[in-house]
Amino acid sequence: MEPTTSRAAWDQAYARVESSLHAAGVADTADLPKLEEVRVRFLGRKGELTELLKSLKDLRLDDKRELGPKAQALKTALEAELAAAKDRLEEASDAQTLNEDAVDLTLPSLRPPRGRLHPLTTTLHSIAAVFQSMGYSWAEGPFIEDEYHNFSALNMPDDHPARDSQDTFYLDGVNRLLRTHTSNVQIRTLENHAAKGKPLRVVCPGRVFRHEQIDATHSAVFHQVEGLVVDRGVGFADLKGHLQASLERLLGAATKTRFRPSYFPFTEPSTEVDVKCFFCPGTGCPSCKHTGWIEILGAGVVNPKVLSCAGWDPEKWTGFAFGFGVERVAMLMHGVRDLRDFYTNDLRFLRQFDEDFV
Ligand code: 2NL
Repeated sequence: MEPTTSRAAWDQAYARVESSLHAAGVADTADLPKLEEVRVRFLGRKGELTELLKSLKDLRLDDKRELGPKAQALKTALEAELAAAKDRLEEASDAQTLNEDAVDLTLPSLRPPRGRLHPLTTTLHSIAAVFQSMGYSWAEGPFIEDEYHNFSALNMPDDHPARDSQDTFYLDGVNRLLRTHTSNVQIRTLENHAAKGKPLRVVCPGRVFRHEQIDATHSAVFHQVEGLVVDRGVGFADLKGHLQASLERLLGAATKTRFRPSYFPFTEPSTEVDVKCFFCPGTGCPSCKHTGWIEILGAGVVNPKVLSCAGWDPEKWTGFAFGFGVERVAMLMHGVRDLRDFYTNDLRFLRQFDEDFV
């Protein structure tokens, strides 16, 4: 077969490939995709060097013998260069990955977000804890109650205004209601312990329900901590002593108190207890309604009718009782002006209480 390519043309083609290889600068290629482009450009099916090798077949036999190895050497050299560059780039990319994905095990860990008790819960616990430290035990009872344990046993007559459905949530049918105070628990505790003939000290913390118009100081669902002591010969002086001591523990040793006469059907005598306003120096401010005093709880000597109703002989036993409104104490202790802030679960509000959580 006649040669179709002249030696001179082939030499020129070889020189072109060699110089474009030189220009491509395989050894300095910046990344693996570019290196692959270079490989395809020269060694791909239609690559420049591939074409040069293919064109050998069109040379004369003696030229083929001479130039074949020369072209092959160029290919071998390029392949070696590509392999070296590939090794170098892969090593660099591995090093970069190791560097970027490195985990520094000596760094302090990220603190997972942590919940905390609600400020009403901590307030309820604080009140109850003071009395628990004074020998009171903790008792809980049903939210759904009958009229007897919520009203009648507390000397609240059938026509008492608190029984009105304007004030109390009644459930379907008859004789079921949502308890309006935690006194139902004290009545049930009295009933259960009547036969034992032993003194009683108990706190009854919990949720209570009233059919209220909701505003900044009223909620239909709120919390109480009630307390009850029954013993031989305890009276109003003991009540004053327990309350003075507990308020000093709760609000500070300097707490000044004032016992005003009041009325509850279940206690006689009854009192409402005020503490000296801790927002102003006694001169009057909005928190104490300009009186210098803040009402903190209601209390009294247990009405003998309540004791006998629950199976205790009022000739032998006397008692005193008291009731805190938890929301009211929490608002005073934390300077909260709107009760509804406790229930809307706005984290900006709740996070204010984070630092007093230990
Ligand atoms: C208030 C007033 C009070 C009681 C609760 C009580 C319970 C029994 C017998 C007698 Cl079983 N009394 N509880 C007594 C006086 C006051 O609470 O204003 N609480 C927020």
